Amino acid sequence: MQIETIDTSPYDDQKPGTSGLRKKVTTFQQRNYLENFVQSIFNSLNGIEGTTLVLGGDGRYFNRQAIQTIIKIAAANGFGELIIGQGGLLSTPAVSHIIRKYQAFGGIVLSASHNPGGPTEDFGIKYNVSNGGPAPEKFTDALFENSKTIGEYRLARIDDIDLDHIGRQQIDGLSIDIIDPVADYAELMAQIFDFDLLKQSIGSGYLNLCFDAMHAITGPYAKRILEEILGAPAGSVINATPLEDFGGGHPDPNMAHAKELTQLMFSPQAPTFGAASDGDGDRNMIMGANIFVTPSDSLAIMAANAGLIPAYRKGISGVARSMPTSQAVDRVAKAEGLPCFETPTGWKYFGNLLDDGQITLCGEESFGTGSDHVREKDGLWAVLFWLNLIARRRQSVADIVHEHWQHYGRDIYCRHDYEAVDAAVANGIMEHLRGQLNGLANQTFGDYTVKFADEFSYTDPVDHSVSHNQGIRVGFTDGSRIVFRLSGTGTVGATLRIYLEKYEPDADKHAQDAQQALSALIEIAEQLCEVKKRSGKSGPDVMT
Ligand code: VG1
Ligand code: CO
Repeated sequence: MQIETIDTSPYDDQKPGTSGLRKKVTTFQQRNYLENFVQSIFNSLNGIEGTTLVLGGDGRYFNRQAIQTIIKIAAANGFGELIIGQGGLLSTPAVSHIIRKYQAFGGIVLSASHNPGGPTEDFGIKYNVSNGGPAPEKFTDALFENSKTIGEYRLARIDDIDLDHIGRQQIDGLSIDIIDPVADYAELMAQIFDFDLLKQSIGSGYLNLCFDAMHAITGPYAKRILEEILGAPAGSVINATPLEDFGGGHPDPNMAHAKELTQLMFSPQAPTFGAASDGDGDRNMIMGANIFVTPSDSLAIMAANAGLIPAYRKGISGVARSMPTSQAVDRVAKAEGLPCFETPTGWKYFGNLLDDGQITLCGEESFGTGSDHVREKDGLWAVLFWLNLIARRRQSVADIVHEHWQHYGRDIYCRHDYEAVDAAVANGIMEHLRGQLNGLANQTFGDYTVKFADEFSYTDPVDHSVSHNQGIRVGFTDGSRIVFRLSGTGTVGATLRIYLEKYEPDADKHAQDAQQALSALIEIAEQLCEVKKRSGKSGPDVMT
């Protein structure tokens, strides 16, 4: 294999965010931009000679081209084996599983997740380590440092690889394996859930469903598992063909973006169960006939019912949630005597707790739930969990949720996003909030009295690494909270996220509309952060 060393100059903006490097496709198309970043990943690793790398993406525009480049750089950097999903496709949870199953050194996921795709939209790249999870902060920091000083990269002079035919080929010392992207993942799901019960419940017509793949990666996974293996009628999976531009939409599973599904679920034709997933397959939205389950509630309900699922029958060791996620799961943990951890936003912070066996289930308010079966959040896993739960309890989604609230109380929750805010304005808002932190405790706003106000820092209980500046929290004496943070996944300006939650123990008040129930907190949030005043926006761009 002929290997060339090519001179390059560094870019100064290759700092990975909450989940890898995300930029416009046009940014990635700049001379050596992708090459620099990939070589910087490899420069930050030790001992890759002869090891295995997993490679795949969500199929968005630039996926195929980027994979060919990465293959050549990986070959030149000494990997012994590349495992690549057919067509260059692999969902994020599937990459995580394949890294673990084949004991790979790591993996590269090409995705900008829920961000739109296409020639003028977003692309992304993320490195996962040998436990299958996103690289920890100390790795992404080192990678960023390397990217600022890189002077050359290595490239193997080999032809483009045929990505479309399953099979193994050998190029000198390098073996390239094109695999079925779904098979290993489907096999894992069959080990976790009661597939016989699901086949029965679906086959008998007790359980009918609609899954919206949003023209993204879960199309082939959902078709195989839900329709072919579990027997859901053809057409149960909608928007099932992955498209390079996701059909022009945001592949983001919430009621704002999964419109077709949402309309169906709130119509007289609604099936028992509805769900959607995002661009790279790690997020999920859970719905039932006439009900939307907030991701925070979904996590709490999973924790409370884990014993009904074969893989968790023997019990779970603990739970974790990201800081802005509602405290619903904390109540379950308390009742069950389970450890409960509060981590910063981003799946990488769950990795150590999962590896160490301190938690089994974890989740984020941003439509992410998962368990120790992989080291990423997992959209279809969450869907199968709920289907298994419905089949076991033989109750509707609404009944399961309402019973849960009756037992534990309801954590009324919503998130308001102000998108594409000028970066200076957004930083000004955060500074303004920081400036108020010291004086907030004991202040009263209408019915609410501030109990604490701080900027969240996290010390990892396993490796004791500390992560600072992870969002501003304002807690009230009745347990309500407002959290402010800036997104780390956007590509245009800044996105301010405001997370609002209020605990309602009284079952007679559980049917309230969340926006209404939270209206006083929404006002207080504006009073504190002045986002409308400072950005000139009249309200949030997205509410979830
Ligand atoms: C968002 C979510 C966060 C999630 C991250 C990656 O990050 O809030 O909870 O882990 O996206 O999800 P941020 O920094 O924009 O708030 V995904 O599906 O993009 O891999
Ligand atoms: Co995602």
